[in-house]
Amino acid sequence: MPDIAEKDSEISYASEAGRFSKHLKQSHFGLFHHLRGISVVHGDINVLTPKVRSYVEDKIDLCQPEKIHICDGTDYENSSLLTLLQKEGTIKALPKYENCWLARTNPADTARVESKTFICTEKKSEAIPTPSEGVKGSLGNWMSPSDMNKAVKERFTGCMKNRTMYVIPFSMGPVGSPLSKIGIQLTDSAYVVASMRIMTRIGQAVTKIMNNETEFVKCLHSVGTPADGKMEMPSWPCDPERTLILHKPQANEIVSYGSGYGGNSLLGKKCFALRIGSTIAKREGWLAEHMLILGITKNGKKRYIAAAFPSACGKTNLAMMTPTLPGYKVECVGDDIAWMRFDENGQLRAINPEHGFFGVAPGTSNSSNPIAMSTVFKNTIFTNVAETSDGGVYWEGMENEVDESVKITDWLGKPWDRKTSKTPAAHPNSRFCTPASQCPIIDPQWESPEGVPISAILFGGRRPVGVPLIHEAKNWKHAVFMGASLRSEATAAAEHKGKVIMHDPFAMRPFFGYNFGQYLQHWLSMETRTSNLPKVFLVNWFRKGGDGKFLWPGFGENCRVLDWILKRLDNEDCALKTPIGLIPKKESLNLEGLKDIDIDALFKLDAEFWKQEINAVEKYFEEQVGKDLPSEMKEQCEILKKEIDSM
Ligand code: GTP
Ligand code: SPV
Ligand code: MN
Repeated sequence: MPDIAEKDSEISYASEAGRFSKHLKQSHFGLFHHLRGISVVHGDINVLTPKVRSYVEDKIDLCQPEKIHICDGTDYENSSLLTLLQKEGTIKALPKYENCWLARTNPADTARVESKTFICTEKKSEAIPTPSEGVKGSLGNWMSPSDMNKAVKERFTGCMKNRTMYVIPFSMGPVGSPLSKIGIQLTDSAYVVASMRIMTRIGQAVTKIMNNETEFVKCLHSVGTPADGKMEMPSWPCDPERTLILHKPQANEIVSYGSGYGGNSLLGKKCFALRIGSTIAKREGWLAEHMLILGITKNGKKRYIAAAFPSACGKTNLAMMTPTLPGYKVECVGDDIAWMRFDENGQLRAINPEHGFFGVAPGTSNSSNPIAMSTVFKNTIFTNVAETSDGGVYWEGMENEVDESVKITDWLGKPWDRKTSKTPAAHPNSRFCTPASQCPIIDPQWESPEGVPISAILFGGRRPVGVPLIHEAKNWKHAVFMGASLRSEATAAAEHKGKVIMHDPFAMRPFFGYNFGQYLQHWLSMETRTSNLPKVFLVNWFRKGGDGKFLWPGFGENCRVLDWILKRLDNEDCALKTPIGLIPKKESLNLEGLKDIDIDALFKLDAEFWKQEINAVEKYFEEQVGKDLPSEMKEQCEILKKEIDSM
């Protein structure tokens, strides 16, 4: 048993009397290498507080693993797990880079499954709004606690037979920050452990600061075994037929079965930081949001901006952008999730609860996101990207980065040819899992325990028609309406098919942990918490022209839009009132050096489109949120309709 861990646990538990100190003493004599009779093959059980230990013991009884491994987060542990994963064929080394790995999943397990994700509360109305008669709700799924217990029992009883149960203590947010929260994930996937080690802070650093008063979110995960026992791809065990991702906010508990991929299995991310997180945030008076956080410096003055875009709509890219305009610097605090609260001075402050990036690979290139490209080629796990004959990776968008003579194997392991293959080389939701600390523009304050001050909030999505490049909210109620009425084209990040425009309020539709109507009320209440609300904007990089091409070059050029936002934060008189909000006055958006921009098309406001848009939003509110809708939202619809009528 490692010396250090033992010393640390003695320090942190010095105040714990009785039962606990007895454990410590006994461990010196080499006892307690077992939990519930199961051997602990790695790690020190004494680092677990009695509460954690009793949670682990409960789940051992349920899952019946062969061995227990308590994660310490060390390099030694990590390299032994990677060796094991290689032996099992789950990952292979990518010798072109330093400590990089490629995982191929079962093709039936490649994205989040929203239809199998549930919030479990006593009353249905706590979890989701009540849709009107005959309408299927689309703001989350509810399950009763008794159905949850039944589903868990069916799936988890004995599910870890012949497998190792890994116990991962992890912190969402800098360890010890007053804004951070702790979780304990139990999983039977070494791939998940290796990924959680990148995405969160795990192991000794976390157990060191825990005592028996420390609250933690309980996260149980198994990749599962199909009911007939047949594992289609032993290197990627999963049970897609019976996959279920369950959340019990009242008990701070997550239970996920059947999938090893992304948000389904890295439980710190969407399950904890957003679904459970939003319920904790509601109780404690703060916000857990699907937002990137970036710092932008212009003429020596630095501001921080948070931005909510739906999955696969550009958060990672904006968070790491390389501004094309001279004199600007963008730095990255986080690319996916923000935990935000007003401090005692009424200043909104945000932390990134994560420790890594789980970013979309396709579309990432030295021209679109050179910062991501200089982040991901060391210490990274790639999943479902294509592989090159020289031991590297390939995906759509890397055409200019890989020599034509190099042979490519697609994400399914089949030979793939640039000219003749009709399917993509990489899965559209293939991803890199990479340490945030490696990002060359990681913000110096990214781990600041008090968080960074937020001056502006952006909403955005993929809107090929009608929605201008940028507009600003008129006031806070309108800002909340903007978030609530967010819509975007479906992407590959979940199971939705085709290019339909979906409602995705606050880019949180798949991630609400409680009734969306109450969530809106919570956002509206921010107005009473401070006199210093951030300004709110809606951006759309994805408007298309008649030729079907994007009207806006996007990526690094988006700094021009951020520049206009900064002017607004400085109260510059550069905005023009329109019925839908404020847009840039002529010439106030810096287009210097850009050629062939159809600025009129980018900002054209079509009365007919906006009438339909507001009608669609109003219908959505009525049908989906019904009596849970705050009256302010209905009022915003009325105001907008009137203004649009006068267009
Ligand atoms: P999640 O990790 O799923 O939450 O996604 P995300 O919001 O971080 O999206 P990401 O930045 O990974 O971008 C997803 C896709 O959108 C990639 O293929 C990008 O190349 C593309 N994209 C991002 N920004 C822009 C932009 O400004 N313009 C255009 N045209 N495409 C963009
Ligand atoms: C998203 O879908 O918004 C993601 C990817 O960030 S996942 O971790 O799979 O949720
Ligand atoms: Mn995301």
